Amino acid sequence: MSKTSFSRALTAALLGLALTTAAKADTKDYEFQLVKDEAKQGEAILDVRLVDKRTSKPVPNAVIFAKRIDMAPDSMEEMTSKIEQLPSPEPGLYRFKAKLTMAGGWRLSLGAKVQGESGTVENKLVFKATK
Ligand SMILES: [Cu+2]
Repeated sequence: MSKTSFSRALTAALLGLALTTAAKADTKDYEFQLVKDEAKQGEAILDVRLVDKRTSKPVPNAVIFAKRIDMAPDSMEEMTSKIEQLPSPEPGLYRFKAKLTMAGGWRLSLGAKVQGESGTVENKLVFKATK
């Protein structure tokens, strides 16, 4: 590759990156919100609302492709636990079952695709497990 074609390729790559970032911006209009920021230690049900911040309306039928739960808020990022998605109890509300093995601060990380949007919604939500 000549120097010119290399710099052209680099420019194209950077431009592509900028476009990807710009395309992601519209998914910033969506946000996951925990219904409760506390849960009992043990087997817990976590309800999360997905809202369109422009209208405050719930967003149904999002596809959650990534979910992770860990104790990052208590400096235990490596302490993860089991989490599974359950059927939605109502449109725009997403329900999970998680094993909260320890009392303290937990972080729920979610990645989702919203119908009709090209980017992904990624949020990290913090809550507390109580004894
Ligand atoms: Cu822990």
